[in-house]
Amino acid sequence: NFKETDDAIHYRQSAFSMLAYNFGDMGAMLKGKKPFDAQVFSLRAENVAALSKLPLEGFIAGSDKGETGALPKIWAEKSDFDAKMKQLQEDSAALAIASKSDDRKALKQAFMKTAKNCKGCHDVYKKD
Ligand code: ASC
Repeated sequence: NFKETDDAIHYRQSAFSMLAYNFGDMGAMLKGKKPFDAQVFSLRAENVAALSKLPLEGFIAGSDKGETGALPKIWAEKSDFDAKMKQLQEDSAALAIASKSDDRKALKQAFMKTAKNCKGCHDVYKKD
């Protein structure tokens, strides 16, 4: 368990930072900003599927204080927040599976479905 709420905040922010790095690289490949590399894409997708399991643990009670992007609404509507995080986990697991196939259209769809979780949750629970 975390010793201080700051440790919990650092933990979840670290996970989000790694998520953004890995997810952003996939986005760059799909948008043609860099060459598509199926092997790298798949590694990124596996990383995102694993990383998506981490942040929730850092949203402990009392860690709604301080200068973070997390809105208090997270703790007021914790079960909805938890469900949204679980949806990200499911969709990114499906994306990791899709990344093993040559069906680029299905891959793009799985990516877009996963991306919707990021934005959908940020719109409600993150300061801009
Ligand atoms: C990213 C990133 C997000 C999401 C979001 C998708 O690469 O950092 O927060 O994608 O923009 O809609």
